[in-house]
Order: sequence, then C-alpha cells, then structure tokens
Amino acid sequence: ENKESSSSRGALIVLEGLDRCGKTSQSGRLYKYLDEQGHSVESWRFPDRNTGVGQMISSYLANKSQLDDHAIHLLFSANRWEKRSLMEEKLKSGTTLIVDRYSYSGVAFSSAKGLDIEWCKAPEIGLLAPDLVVYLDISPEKAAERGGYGDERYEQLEFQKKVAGSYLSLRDSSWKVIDATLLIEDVEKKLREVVLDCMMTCHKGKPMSQ
Ligand code: DGP
Ligand code: NA
Ligand code: NA
Repeated sequence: ENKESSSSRGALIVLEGLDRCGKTSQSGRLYKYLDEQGHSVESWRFPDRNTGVGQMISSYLANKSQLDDHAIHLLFSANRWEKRSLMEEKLKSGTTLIVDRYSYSGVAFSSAKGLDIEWCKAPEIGLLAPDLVVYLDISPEKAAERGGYGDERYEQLEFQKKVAGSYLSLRDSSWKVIDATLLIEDVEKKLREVVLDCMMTCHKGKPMSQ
C-alpha cells in the first residue's frame, strides 16, 4: 500500500437544484449520516449569509435592496471566493464538505435573467472544482406546489422555469441526477450511494482539481 495515497483528502460534494427541490433537507440528512459513520464532514451552503458580502446578498434576496444584475452576480461569486482558502484547508486536512449550492447556481440563476453565460462563468474560474455534483431533479411546477414559495426574489414559477432550462444546458455526464420527487428516504438513499462512491475515489488519492 502506498502511504501517500492512503493519506486522504476530503471530497467536495455539491448539491444543486431549483428552489424547493429538497436540497437543504437532504444535505442535513447526508451530513448526519456521514458524521454518525465517523467521517470528518461539514455541511456548507452558498450564499453564506454570515459574511459582509453575504448580508448584502441576503438583503437583495429579501427585496430590501436593489442591485444591477451584474453587480449581484459578482457578489455571489465573491461570497464563494471569500470561502475558498478555508474550503481548501478543510479538504486538505481530510474533511469532506457537503455544499448546498455552488458556482452552478451562480451561472444558472444569472443566465436565467438573460446575462451572457460565458460572462457568468468567468468569475467562477479558479474556485475549487467539485468532486461530485448532484442535481436534485424536480419540475418547476412540482417544486412550486411544495408548500408554496417564500418571499424571496427568485421564488417565482416563471423565473424557476428559466433556471431549470439553464441548469439543463449546464449539466454534463459527470453530474449525478436524482429524482427529487421520490420519497424523502429514497432520495436520501440514492444520495448516500453516489456520495460514498465519490468519497472512496477521493480516498484513493485522486488529486484535488482547480
Ligand atoms: P438558498 O439560500 O439556497 O435558498 O439560495 C437563495 C437564492 O439565491 C435561491 O433562489 C438561489 C439563489 N442563488 C444561489 N446562489 C446564487 C448565485 O450564485 N447567483 C444568483 N444569481 N443566485 C443564486
Ligand atoms: Na430558496
Ligand atoms: Na450560491
């Protein structure tokens, strides 16, 4: 056995999907499971509303402030950049991160407003690349039925339809797509399977990608 490859890093696991796809409950359940199994794991989310930038984003989402579409796009991206070094540190020290939304949300939501997709992708270049992207798949109509949306800016059916279209064009064959309309326990089970599989690969010494 090669010592080097057994000194393992953590996996960067990203969950994506429309608002009300169940991402947040699933990341909580996944975190609890992995933690109980004795893995070093943390649950993260973007936007991280606790930072200064995050508070500006939060106020924008609550319709308490107005910002140019490009300006808010760059703030969401900055919010990921300000966590980048900590993220890298955690992964290198062997902690797996379950991240609720990442760069794909940035590109999907802003390009759904009509911003140029390449322009949207540019500020994300250089952030850490996920080891796994899981898309919790639900139609915008079904998502809207789930106890209704809150008051936040993007929680509107017509807009979510555009976001769904953007996600579809961003998806590639490496994404694991899980039917988010299954029973919560079944989604959880499928999620565990793809995540454990990914963690095995990382533990075999797959290098961290940029
Ligand atoms: P959440 O806290 O996951 O409910 O996210 C808040 C809202 O912000 C949600 O509608 C998704 C959207 N969002 C998340 N990340 C980004 C981003 O990077 N850019 C844009 N434009 N919207 C985002
Ligand atoms: Na939301
Ligand atoms: Na985000």
